[in-house]
Amino acid sequence: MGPCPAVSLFTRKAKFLLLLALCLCVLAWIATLTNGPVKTEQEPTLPQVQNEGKEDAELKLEEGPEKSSVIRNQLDKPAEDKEEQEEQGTEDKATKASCPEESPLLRGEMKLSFKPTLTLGQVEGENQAVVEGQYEPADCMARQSVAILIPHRNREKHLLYLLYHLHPFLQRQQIHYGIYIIHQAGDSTFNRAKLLNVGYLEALKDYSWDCFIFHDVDLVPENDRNLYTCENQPKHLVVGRNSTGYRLRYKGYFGGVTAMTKEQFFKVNGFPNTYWGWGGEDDDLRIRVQLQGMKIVRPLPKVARYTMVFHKRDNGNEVNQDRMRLLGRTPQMWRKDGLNSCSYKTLSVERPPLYINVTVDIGMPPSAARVKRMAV
Ligand code: UD2
Ligand code: MN
Repeated sequence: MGPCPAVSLFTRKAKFLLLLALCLCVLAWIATLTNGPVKTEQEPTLPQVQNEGKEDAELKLEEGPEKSSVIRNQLDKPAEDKEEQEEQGTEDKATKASCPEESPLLRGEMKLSFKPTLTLGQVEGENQAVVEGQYEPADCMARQSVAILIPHRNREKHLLYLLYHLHPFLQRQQIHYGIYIIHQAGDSTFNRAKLLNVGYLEALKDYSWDCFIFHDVDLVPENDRNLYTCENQPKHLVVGRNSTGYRLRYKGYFGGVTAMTKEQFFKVNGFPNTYWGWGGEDDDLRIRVQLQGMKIVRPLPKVARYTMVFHKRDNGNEVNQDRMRLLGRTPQMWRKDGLNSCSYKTLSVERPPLYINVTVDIGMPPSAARVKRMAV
């Protein structure tokens, strides 16, 4: 005898519903695979990084390599290197414990010295554990790997003073670090922000640094509790300096020395490349950070203190008269003016004991390029 019709109708319905639920599950699973992680609409992604550069013809160097391939190499390479680094890392981890959260080597406020007779040989002699500009603690695993990026031209003495103080300062903080000097070749107008973009891209060719410190050459930290590491928000490390009575220059001030993770800096598309001469570029970075909903953090004022070595305005770094106009356009420009449009030509990378020296041709302001073209 067959089952009762009501029961058979019920099981058929149940089977149908079960099948329907299964199909929905499979569809939902496929959808999660194809969508990947959720991204905000404004975030520059790798494909955009490769494409958008083409729009910015003005900044292309005449003899520069193809932008798309340069940037692809620069952003892809770290991923390859990372595997090697991670392998190395797991070996190290097996033998070394993580460094303590607070380094026992910190001394707090330090008396700084700026001896006119100081030489590079002396600084090298005092920092023998630094190899080709890099250092890591011998007996524990550093908590962060940090690249210090210093834009530079014609400031040799300032660089010497900074290296003299910064190496032992960073070593007391038990950080794995590398110091990069990004040296602008030639005598066209200085461009601090573009040099810092170059530094970021070039440093990532060496190692997948967690954190980047964008550092003026003439600012020497006075207190080693001012940590050169990154937080979950961008950090501004110069609350005060000698020449401004150790007070924040103005609300929102983001110049001098700042710390951002690799991801934070990538998310804001780096600095603008289009600020030639003095001023504005630090405010532009602040606006980029704010547009991404990030919030700037600062250490305590008694810790975030610097001495700025005295200097006058340099030749070739005249005030950028266009800076206020550019700042007004940041919300429209940040996506296409930044890391993804930074074209340059690396002339050399040298690795003397205490730093990595990247000499770079970053071109010239569009107005100067026009004059040059007319003269030819
Ligand atoms: C302020 C900011 C700085 C930047 C600048 C405007 C502070 C402490 N610093 O510095 O971060 O926003 O205003 O652009 O507020 N440089 C050279 N050679 C040159 C010119 C500049 O190496 O010929 C480098 C060097 O690293 C220097 C930095 O650029 O420290 C900033 O230039 P500055 O020191 O002349 O400007 P300053 O002190 O007003
Ligand atoms: Mn300065």
